[in-house]
Amino acid sequence: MQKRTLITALTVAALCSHAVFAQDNKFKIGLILPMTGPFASTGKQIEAAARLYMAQNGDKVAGRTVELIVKDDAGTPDTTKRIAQEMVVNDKVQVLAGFGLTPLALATAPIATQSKTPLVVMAAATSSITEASPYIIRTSFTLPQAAVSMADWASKNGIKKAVTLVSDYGPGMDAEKYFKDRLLLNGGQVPDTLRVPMRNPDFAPFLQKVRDIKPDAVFAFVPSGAGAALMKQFAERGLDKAGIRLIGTGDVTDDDILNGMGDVAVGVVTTHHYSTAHPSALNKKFVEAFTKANAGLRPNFMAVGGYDGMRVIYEAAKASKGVGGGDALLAAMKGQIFESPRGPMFIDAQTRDVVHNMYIRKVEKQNGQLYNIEFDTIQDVKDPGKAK
Ligand code: VNL
Repeated sequence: MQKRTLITALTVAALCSHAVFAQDNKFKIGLILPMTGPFASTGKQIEAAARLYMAQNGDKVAGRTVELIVKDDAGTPDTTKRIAQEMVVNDKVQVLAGFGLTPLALATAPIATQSKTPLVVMAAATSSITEASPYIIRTSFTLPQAAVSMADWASKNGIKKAVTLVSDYGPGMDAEKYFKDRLLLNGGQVPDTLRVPMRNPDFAPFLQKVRDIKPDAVFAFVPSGAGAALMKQFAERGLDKAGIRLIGTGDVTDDDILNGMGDVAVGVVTTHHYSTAHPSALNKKFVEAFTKANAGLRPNFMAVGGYDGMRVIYEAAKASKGVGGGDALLAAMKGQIFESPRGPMFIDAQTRDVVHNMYIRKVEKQNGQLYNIEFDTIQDVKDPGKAK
């Protein structure tokens, strides 16, 4: 009886390992994105970019077929976490990716740690995210990178007094703190720091407050998709006429919606890691292919985070040759250095965070279309949030 039980157990084990082996022939990427709700444009951009990367680079890595499993979390942290758990346990994905918003990445970090599954953050940008799990790698950007660069530009360009206006959650807190600290360090003043609700924001009362204070500029951060409403209310409240400049991170003049903002956006200066108009041969090819594959849609900074994230995953799978599991994959993601459509980019092995150029850009009309035109570059910017 004892012996039979043992044999049965061994048979079951053999069958299981066979099943695992069969599954292992696929390399599965679990892509979790907001495909519905107020941040659906982020999901749409990243999914389109991931599919473009696969169309251009094939679906075979290290002798395995890549399978992209895309699921909608509607921007709700509990849902992101549940989907990630199901993907790890049931689908046996090798990598988790996506993460359209900071709370979604933070909620899922423990799943990555417990299951030793690399988690590639393609969108969310609060500095501390990479510290939430040693399995997190980021290919988007960080708000401190953009905010410090903006404060330095402002100080050199006659902006002494600025009010901050940010979305009231992780990335907004980072934008506010790093802009303010740097402007003060440069000898400037920040008479007020305003925080607007993340969901369904009404900017009007906050902009009225800015008008009353009459600073040289208002420095803004809102997540991708929300910039048009801010721009509209900025003009309606007559802040431009009152001589108050609008500056911000590139999230505000998001390429996805910039064209619809109209002439009020012309002249707005922002700092960011990616512009559709980035003048490199690689980016021209990327924009052309993306636009063609997506009925004229412009790729924005979310798309580039998704595209580069796929690059990091593919190259890690190739380098680790499909052996060694999550730890080997993670090790092969660290230290990758390559040319992205954004420009040169590097995954710092120590912090697992992205190091790249910050560009100072101004909205200009070219051939009847609005673009963020880069006119200055700060090279190889590490996340200032990591220097604590
Ligand atoms: C975040 C940061 C989201 C920047 C964004 O758009 C963005 C985030 C959805 O970390 O939540 O533009």
